[in-house]
Amino acid sequence: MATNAAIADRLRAMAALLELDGANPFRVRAYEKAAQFAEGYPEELSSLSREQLTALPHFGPSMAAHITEIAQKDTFGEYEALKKKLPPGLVELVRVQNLGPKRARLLHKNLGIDSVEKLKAAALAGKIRELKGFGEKLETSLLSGAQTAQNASTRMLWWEASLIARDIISKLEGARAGGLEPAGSLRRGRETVGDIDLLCSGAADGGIIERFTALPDVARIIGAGKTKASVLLNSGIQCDLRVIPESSRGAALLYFTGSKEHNVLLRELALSKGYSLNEYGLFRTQDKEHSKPVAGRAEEEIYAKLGLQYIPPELREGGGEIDAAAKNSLPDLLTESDVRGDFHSHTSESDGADSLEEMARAAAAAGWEWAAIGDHTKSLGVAHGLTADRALAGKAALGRLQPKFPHTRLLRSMEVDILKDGSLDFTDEELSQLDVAVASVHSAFRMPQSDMTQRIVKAVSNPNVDILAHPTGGLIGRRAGYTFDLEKVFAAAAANGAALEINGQPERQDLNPVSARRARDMGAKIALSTDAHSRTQYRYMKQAVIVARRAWLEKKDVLNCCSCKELEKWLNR
Ligand code: DGT
Ligand code: CA
Ligand code: CA
Ligand code: ZN
Repeated sequence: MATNAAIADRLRAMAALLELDGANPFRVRAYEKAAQFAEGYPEELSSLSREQLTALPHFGPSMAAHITEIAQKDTFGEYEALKKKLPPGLVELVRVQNLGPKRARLLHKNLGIDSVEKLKAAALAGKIRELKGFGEKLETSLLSGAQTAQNASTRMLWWEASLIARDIISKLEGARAGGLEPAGSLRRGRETVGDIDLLCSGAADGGIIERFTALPDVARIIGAGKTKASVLLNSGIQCDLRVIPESSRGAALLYFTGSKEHNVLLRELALSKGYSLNEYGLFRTQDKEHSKPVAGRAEEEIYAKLGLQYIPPELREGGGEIDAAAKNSLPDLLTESDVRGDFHSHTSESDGADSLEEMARAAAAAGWEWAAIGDHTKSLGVAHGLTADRALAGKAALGRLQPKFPHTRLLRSMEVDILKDGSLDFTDEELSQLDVAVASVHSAFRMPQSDMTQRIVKAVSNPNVDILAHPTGGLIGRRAGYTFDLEKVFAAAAANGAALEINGQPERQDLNPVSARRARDMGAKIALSTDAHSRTQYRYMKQAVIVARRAWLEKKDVLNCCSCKELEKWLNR
């Protein structure tokens, strides 16, 4: 059984192979769209029949056949055949920033580069700059891209890890097991997860360890004892399971949730108050060994005994949360149910998978009070960006659709390209006719830092710009993003009333928590976006909320908590 994320990965790998092979772009795109749809689909695709699959958009008969094959074998015949035909290692190369299939093919032909390792070596040796069309600047950026790609391969995106964990928990809870819950970085919502930590409270004799190590998802058992086991899953991530007594559930959860930094500070505080804290409970230091803990069953109890407010897992990073909890001044973090709408999504008019109406229907189904639906603008040719005329035709179309969705106010947003000089892809007159103007950088990433700063400052200073989308342009584990002076941009955004986006796409999560917190402290508003490229990706709001919580944000900081009326007021600021 392959997860949807695994299916999407495989389809995307096929798209990359086809591109390397110089296949018809429409074929490449069909795989990319199918992958995009698969990864956001809310149910397990592996459990659907061939007929059910073909009834879904983006899956023709052959795509459906591939998916059933992936579900059983983790791969499919056509993919394996093409892979055999191409030099090995080339696919891996395509993941390096600035190295598309075309350049990868050139590097392979001229320098025999067929792995990230070899790419790094060739760049270090200064061989790449000598190739026609490459040069020293590109060589340097390929070197750092190779480094990023190598670092990334050992950690998994939070979203993917959380789906895998949920799947494992549901399989294990099918039988009679005590409450299973995630701990570690997964519970804290860290952007990537090194390994999945699961805790099971209850009796160890439930056979939970045996059932865990016997799961079909397990590729290899690293170690297994009476109360804990570590396995490597087929998806390539390690998963640790610990069985703990009900009476120390809170203490164990606290200990294994971490972070290490938080735990260290908490234990110091405990000691200073005459306690010692470990994974079994909170004990009075003066009591002799084997005495009963003063707290241990619930995390809340332990924090309370230490004179602290309960600290949500997302804040447990040693970033001042313990001091704040001691002063009773922790933020009242926003939750997913506080979110009333989304600002930024795409339709099949540009590079999304679904039509305007389908996106509107999905927004209504998400229960949102409002949704701004948009697309890319014209200068982003690769994404089939829209002219202003077409953008406004979309606004009129939303107006016609509105009566069908009485509970969700439909707004027209556009993700307007910020051009090289900081001007925008639409004129001020055109921008002012949109309901929401979301601006972002998609080109000329490698300009000098001061120029990039000026470019973005100019864009957010345009009174028609509402939101700066994915402000740094980074992709987790794939590219570092462009460099500019964040502080100057935050200051300009705050001064001009533009909001900064937290993008919910699992590989973006940009702004990151530290930057988002800083932006808020400097007086800027924060906007959460799904940047949905298919109707199923509205689920990514959950990811954006987690980042916002890790940024210590409250309802008042986040525009998505506005009612229609409040939003209108802000848009007319
Ligand atoms: P990861 O897996 O790299 O994404 O990050 P974590 O935080 O999940 O780290 P992991 O899996 O090594 O350990 C899970 C938690 O267990 C960690 O957050 C805190 C706790 N822990 C593990 N080792 C130690 C340790 O040596 N000292 C302390 N105080 N806590 C530890
Ligand atoms: Ca972990
Ligand atoms: Ca672990
Ligand atoms: Zn974008």
